[in-house]
Amino acid sequence: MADGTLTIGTRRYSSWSLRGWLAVRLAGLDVEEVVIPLAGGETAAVKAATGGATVPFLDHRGNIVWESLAICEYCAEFLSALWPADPAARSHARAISAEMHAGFRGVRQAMPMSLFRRAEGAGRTPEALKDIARIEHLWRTARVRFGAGGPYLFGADFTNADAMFAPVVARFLTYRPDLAADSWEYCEAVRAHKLIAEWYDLAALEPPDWWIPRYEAPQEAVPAP
Ligand SMILES: N[C@@H](CCC(=O)N[C@@H](CS)C(=O)NCC(=O)O)C(=O)O
Repeated sequence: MADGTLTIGTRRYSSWSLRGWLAVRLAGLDVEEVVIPLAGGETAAVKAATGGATVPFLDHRGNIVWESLAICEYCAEFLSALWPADPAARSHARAISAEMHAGFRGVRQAMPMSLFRRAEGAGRTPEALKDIARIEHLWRTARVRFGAGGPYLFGADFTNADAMFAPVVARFLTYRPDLAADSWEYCEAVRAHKLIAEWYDLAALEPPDWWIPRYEAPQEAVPAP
């Protein structure tokens, strides 16, 4: 019998679920996955399953954890390598993860995660472009200072920081904003990770009646303002 459940939302759209799911899978927690089709706003089934909270929602051995960043922290109790070992790198990883958790509303609003949408060049609002510049700066700084040993933000290990930014990578792969070569290299490395590949594969199997038309509608490219 599993040690509990991880409740998540529709994989093709639920960016927060992807973060929590990655941490749980990387830590190897033995939980049953429950996927709730999202309604694209308030989802009654989410509220019912989480007691009024949101997904991802973890119940592990009776420990109830919600909020993706708290789930990442919980998972690091079981796999300390989810944060870098070096204190300077670890505090940096926590800082950029917290910034991701708290912000980047411009990207989140203009470029909602939709894994298979045709939307190359869309969503280039001034707010999104400002966020993208900041995200590229965060990625570059982490990679230059701490990432020499591998393709991820802090080197060879895919850490909680990579999990927190994975949905941003998914957005960039859908909306294809203008990014520097090193940012695209990082995006490709994340996309090639076996858990990200698994997430996309499972998302592709979700039934069409789970699709939300406004997140699937193809979007035209817009010139950068
Ligand atoms: N800050 C939360 C955000 C979670 C969130 O907003 N999740 C969305 C789905 S991606 C949700 O549950 N929305 C409410 C609903 O669909 O009822 C976290 O980090 O986990």
